[in-house]
Amino acid sequence: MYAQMVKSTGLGVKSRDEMSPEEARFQDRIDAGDKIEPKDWMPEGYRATLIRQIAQHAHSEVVGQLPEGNWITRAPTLERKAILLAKVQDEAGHGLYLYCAAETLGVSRDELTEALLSGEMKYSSIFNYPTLSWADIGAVGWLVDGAAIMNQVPLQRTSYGPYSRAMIRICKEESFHQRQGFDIMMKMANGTEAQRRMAQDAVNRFWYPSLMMFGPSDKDSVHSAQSMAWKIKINTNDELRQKFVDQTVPQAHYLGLTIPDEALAFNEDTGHWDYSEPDWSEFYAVLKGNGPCNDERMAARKTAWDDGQWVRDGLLAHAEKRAHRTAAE
Ligand code: BYC
Repeated sequence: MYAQMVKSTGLGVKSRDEMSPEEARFQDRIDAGDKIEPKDWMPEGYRATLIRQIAQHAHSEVVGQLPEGNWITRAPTLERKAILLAKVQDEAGHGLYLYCAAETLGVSRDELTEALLSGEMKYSSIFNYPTLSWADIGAVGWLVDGAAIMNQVPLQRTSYGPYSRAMIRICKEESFHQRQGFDIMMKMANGTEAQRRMAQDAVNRFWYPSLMMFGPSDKDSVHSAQSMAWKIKINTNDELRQKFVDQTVPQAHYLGLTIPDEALAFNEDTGHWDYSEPDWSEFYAVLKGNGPCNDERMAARKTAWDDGQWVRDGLLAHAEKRAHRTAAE
């Protein structure tokens, strides 16, 4: 459906000469920094690209609750449990804002959920990795939410109004998430030898999957050129990945932890950290459904959807009853 419709946009960005008058006027608005609102005219490719990206993001927020929810009952103190509960609830809220933003483009939340469950739509690769220890919850907050913020702060300036407004609210909450993760890492890294080892092990397992969150390298990114021309995306995948590495390496040093990359080195000429690329064959395998937890995550979402059927049926029956009552008055 929508995911397939937008594949073609990867084929190239239209030049001015190739644009219809409506498309040229639309591009002028984008270039002038206007926000596009739901009732405005927009090219079908713009609409489809937004639906794909916003829904993929919404699905990621919802699926992202699963690896963290796994630790709510096992958080080491009551305070940590309350903080983690609040964070996981925030993720559900982020999913809802984003589904609402996608709905303004003419697609229903039910359709989007069905597209996720049929495998037609994706969610972030990162959530197909397991959270094996309490330190993983620290690493998820520090690295995964850290990567998410790096990607999402520029999206506050995205050209589609409802998406931009949803991102402003989400980013405020994400920065709390990142800090709670770093706080856990500080405790673990400065704790007993066993705790320090757990913290290092978590970094070893989450480093490359976090780098993969930014998407394939620019040369392999199908959608970046068109999405940037439409200002749906503000930066390329590699630009954001580099910013994330530059921000995170000093934080790892502060924690006394090692980034699992022997080639990592500060480059005096560029002013950036040189790093090794993730194993992209692993990334594509995870996208195809072959990551460590893909089946488990999809099964959990399917059960939640099936278990909620009676609620949706009840709400529909109630709405129909009210409509009949109003019609009879
Ligand atoms: N995972 O042409 P490209 C979070 C797909 S979690 C899965 O570069 P694009 C959170 C891509 O969809 C973060 N798939 O694509 C944190 C495309 O396939 P299709 C969620 C990926 O869209 C903590 C193909 O690869 N954030 O917030 O221009 C707790 C080619 O890629 C991934 C967002 O979604 C991936 N990592 O750029 C809870 C942010 N990367 O669709 C939640 C919004 C790429 O053609 N999204 N693909 O079949 C974006 O900024 C962009 O969509 C991306 C990819 C940078 C992710």
